[in-house]
Amino acid sequence: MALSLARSRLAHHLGQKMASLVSSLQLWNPLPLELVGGFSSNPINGCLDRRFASIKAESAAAVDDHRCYQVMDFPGGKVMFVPELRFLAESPGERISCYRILDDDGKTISGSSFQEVSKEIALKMYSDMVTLQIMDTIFYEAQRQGRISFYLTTIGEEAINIASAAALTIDDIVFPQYREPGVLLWRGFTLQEFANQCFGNKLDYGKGRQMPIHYGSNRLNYFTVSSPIATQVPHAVGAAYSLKMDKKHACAVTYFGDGGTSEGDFHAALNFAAVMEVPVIFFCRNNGWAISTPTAEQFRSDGAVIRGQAYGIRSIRVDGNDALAVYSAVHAAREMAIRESRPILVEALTYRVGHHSTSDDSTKYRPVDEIEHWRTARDPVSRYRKWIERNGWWCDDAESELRSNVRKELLHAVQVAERMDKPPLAELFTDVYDQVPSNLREQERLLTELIKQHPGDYPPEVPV
Ligand SMILES: Cc1ncc(C[n+]2csc(CCOP(=O)(O)OP(=O)(O)O)c2C)c(N)n1
Ligand SMILES: [Mg+2]
Repeated sequence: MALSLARSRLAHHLGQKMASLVSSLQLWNPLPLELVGGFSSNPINGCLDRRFASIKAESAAAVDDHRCYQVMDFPGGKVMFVPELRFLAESPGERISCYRILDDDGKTISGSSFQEVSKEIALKMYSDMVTLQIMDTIFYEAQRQGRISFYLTTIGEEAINIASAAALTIDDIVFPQYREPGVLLWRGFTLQEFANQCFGNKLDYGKGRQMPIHYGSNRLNYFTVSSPIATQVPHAVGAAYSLKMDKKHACAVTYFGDGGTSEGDFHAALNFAAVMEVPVIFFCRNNGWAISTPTAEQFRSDGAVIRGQAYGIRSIRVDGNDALAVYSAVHAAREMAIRESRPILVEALTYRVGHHSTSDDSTKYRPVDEIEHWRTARDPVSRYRKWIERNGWWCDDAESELRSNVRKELLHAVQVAERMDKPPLAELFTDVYDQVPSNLREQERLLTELIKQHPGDYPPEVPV
């Protein structure tokens, strides 16, 4: 401010001869906003205006002196000055609309624009959605029987899982939350691999050190699930930045819930992605609940989609229970993310039909009618089935055969996984450091001694 005023006086006294000196001073301080008005009465005004080109106040209509500074060039674009004391409203009034192709009856809405899906892809999508449903039923029951310690279902979000995965390629790097095993299924993770992880046997890639459902696969470009909410979101941005630097034709994709958008990581990641212009898709599954917290208590904004714009990110809201809409939205998002090297935010509206996890009973905090409505009237799998049936691609016989085969395969996978040896105890101490440090060696020695003293208190199937 002081520098700006001094500069203004100097220019006034020394006139045009000194204008070049003033110009060079400007380079030191590119934002002397207080000076903008002062220039109007300055004899060297015109000259200064040119030199302050990047931040100058300019006339929209050049009508008179008053109108002269109603538009200002400010980093990021032109800003209009207004004399009214007016605050931005807390909400835009109308809610952001939701992109949808299939109506509740599985018919395509006339006039809808969407990406064509071949019969082969369409049927794999359906088959994987059904597989996901059966996997949920069998693993959920296994947990209830005490055979695995924990499980978390994807019921109601099958279309989000499978259709978004179908619109990506295997080179796109996935950073999941925990309710997207369908993406991994689509990529070719076998039912045996799922079962090995849930049972924590010696073939589990995490060597039994994580709770069930913490899947991950190097082979399939799928980062291991990390339970602390939203930590995966900035990781995806970093990965997208590396894809950009390596000029790869791929993007990073990260999934998170409505609850995840309240974490600082979400905000830091969106801003970083926008500023660095990286090819990343932020996929928000807005399923209405974050355990027992409804979205009405999670945020006051119109969901997650509206926040994209605040960070300068192109965004879309989509019906998460419409597989065709999810497929089209992600397909287009991927194209834009890679071709234009930019982040895209997709918010899919859906509902968590199951309990949060096997540690939860959601009937304690939400009406059973609400759950039933979404489980039946809004089920994404049966809606999509109606569409493939209408195309003449599916029938009851195909349905029973699929369900019976998947069920058999899963029961077999569970039996094999359950019988498989557990990873040896020593693996508990590996893989964090390249060389196991002395303090961990010491802990390993103490643990082994303790087990020898109290063998009955430790699971006999874990090799010591
Ligand atoms: C940083 C952090 N805080 C709290 C939790 C406990 N927690 C686990 S899941 C969850 C709810 C997340 O809800 P949302 O992101 O909407 O995903 P959803 O479960 O609905 O798919 C919470 C609070 C956690 N895992 N990590
Ligand atoms: Mg949620």
